[in-house]
Amino acid sequence: MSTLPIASSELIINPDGSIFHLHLLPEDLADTVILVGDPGRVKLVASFFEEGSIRVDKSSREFRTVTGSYNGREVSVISTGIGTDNIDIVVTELDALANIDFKTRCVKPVHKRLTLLRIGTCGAVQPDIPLGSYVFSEYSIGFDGLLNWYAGCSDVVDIAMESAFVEHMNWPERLPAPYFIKSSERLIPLFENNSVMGVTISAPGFYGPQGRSVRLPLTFDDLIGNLESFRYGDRMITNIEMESSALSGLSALLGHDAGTICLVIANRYAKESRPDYHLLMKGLVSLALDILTGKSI
Ligand code: R1P
Ligand code: URA
Repeated sequence: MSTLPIASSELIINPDGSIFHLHLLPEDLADTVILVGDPGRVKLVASFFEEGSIRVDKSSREFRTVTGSYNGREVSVISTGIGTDNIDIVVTELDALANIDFKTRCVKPVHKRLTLLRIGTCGAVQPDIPLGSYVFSEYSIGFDGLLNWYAGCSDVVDIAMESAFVEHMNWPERLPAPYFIKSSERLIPLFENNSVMGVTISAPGFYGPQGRSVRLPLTFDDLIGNLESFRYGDRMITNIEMESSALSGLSALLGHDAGTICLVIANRYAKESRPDYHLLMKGLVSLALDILTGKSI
């Protein structure tokens, strides 16, 4: 790791000392961070925080951050907006807040490991995963290509699973290479008894890249059918969302513990959806906060 200062063009710090997009100061961030796509979900998570414990509430673009306490532990919740391009910004800036000295612009000598849990919504691709289920992404498959931009990505991805998938899908050359990445080994056991342990696609779009044809025909005639039928040992693809691959991938490269748990609001195989999911989300947030602030972590 370099000990040279990082140039102001490469790590932009605002005049008030905050990081460029998130507008947070290093001291604003807890070591345990919940990431949600929807800025409105930040309010829901923060509604669980202990009365009077909120010490940060800041917004910039789609990134809203609240830091408070739950079960006596500090937690930050941040909205990422939609997509892995935003995860590139959020995870890089969270890591900088934790591991760069903003005065010297140098990497701190002692690494701080963050716990990053995404709480999202997703569509299921297997017929037996009902609406309202919780799916924890043991593995994520990035259709987005983001991780391939970082050196060392082939050290953290599962190349054998990736090759089997590329062959099964007859993966077109014009699409970015899909990458398989595992969630943190520390987080997986915490969610094993309360959710479906799954393999999650992160797609770079909600429509075409998830096999939804509204008016345009698609590259894959039957993306969902092809995903549903993929098997790798006893693993199968369970669900689709839009951020978990980059979250787990960048966190593995940067030395953080990350994972994603999603509420199923559509079943793509059964062709059902649940747009009124907000009450169900409350249950998932409560479970995740209990787990993250429990004694086991
Ligand atoms: C698409 O509707 C959005 O919902 C899912 C997808 O990953 C994407 O961000 O997650 P969130 O509910 O966390 O936004
Ligand atoms: N979020 C997604 O990205 N896809 C779905 O089908 C539902 C929620």
